[in-house]
Amino acid sequence: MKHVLESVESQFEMFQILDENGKIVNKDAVPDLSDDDLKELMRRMVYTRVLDQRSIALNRQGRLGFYAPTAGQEASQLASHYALEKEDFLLPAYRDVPQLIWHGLPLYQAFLFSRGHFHGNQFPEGVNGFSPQIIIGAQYTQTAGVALGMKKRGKKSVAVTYTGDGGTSQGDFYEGINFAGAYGAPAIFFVQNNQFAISVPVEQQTAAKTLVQKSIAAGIEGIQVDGMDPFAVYVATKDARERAINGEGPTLIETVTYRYGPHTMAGDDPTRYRTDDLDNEWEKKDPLVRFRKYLEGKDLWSEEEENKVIDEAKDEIKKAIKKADEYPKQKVTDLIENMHEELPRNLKEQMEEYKEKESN
Ligand SMILES: Cc1ncc(C[n+]2csc(CCOP(=O)(O)OP(=O)(O)O)c2C)c(N)n1
Ligand SMILES: [Mg+2]
Repeated sequence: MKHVLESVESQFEMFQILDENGKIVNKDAVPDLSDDDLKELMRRMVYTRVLDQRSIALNRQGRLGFYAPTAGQEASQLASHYALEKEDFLLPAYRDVPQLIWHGLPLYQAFLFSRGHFHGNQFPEGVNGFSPQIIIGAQYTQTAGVALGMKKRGKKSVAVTYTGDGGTSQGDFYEGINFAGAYGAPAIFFVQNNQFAISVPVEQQTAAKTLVQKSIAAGIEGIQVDGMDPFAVYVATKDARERAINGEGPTLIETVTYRYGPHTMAGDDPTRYRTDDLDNEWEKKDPLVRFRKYLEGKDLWSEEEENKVIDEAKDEIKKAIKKADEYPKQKVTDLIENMHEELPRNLKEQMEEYKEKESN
């Protein structure tokens, strides 16, 4: 028996195109991206790193609510999103706000989401996605459903979801990939393996050597990619999208990555469950560093260019937080109103009560 498992596990080799020194190690797989595309992808990663730093600071000042840090995961998040189209539907987890922003969610609304304000969940027309899912794994079953809906309507688009390494232990994870596989639904399932589920290391999460091998039981395609390599993530996503819209079914993509910060800003202390050595090892793999080196080698990036992006990001964040501050405060009646199309009797009573209180 054992040799069957070993032979399956050994077949999942991590896909890499750009190594940590910014050198191409897989020449045939380099994506056909224009210079402008390369610069835009770098810009988005730098911008998002700044957004992360500013969000952490704003949270500490009490100006943001829930926040899950993203630094380290930029290639996994943004190079995957770069391979998608506007009509694709995103079903993110709580750490995946950047993908929503680059899909069109205005920054001030992302800040309102962090504050628990309902307007943070009112996506503008044409921004195809759901609010970040807090229930681990739930977005996987929803994605299977959204993808099946697209297939039934004959749409040439995909449903794309993200969960973490810990998410693969949930029942919803298996149900989602199995259902999508059975119906040949055009879905892309990302597992961002950042090595920890809060404080639990991935080695304790599962006996499986890789997370991507879980695709086999569902009978769907799977690939493990270097999640710190923007090229590998982009190519794997583009490929999965192509196959999905050609009727070849869903794909599970494991991006091997790392979060530099704490799990969330709610108070976990990574020094209690991670060593400095491990942090240092992963910081050497940084997606921004390797992509910067690669682009500088092609004369496409400079310190000046990067500083421009940083200033631009800071300026836009400042304006967006001001806009979020100026947005009307959430009232209890807003909450009640947003819950139901038709109010049940008990809530009608409460509505009247709160309308009166709020008018005083
Ligand atoms: C169903 C469910 N169980 C438990 C939790 C509490 N919880 C929040 S985050 C988390 C860890 C998730 O880790 P992982 O899937 O690796 O994602 P990451 O935070 O690393 O991106 C847990 C257990 C939850 N939100 N939902
Ligand atoms: Mg994790």
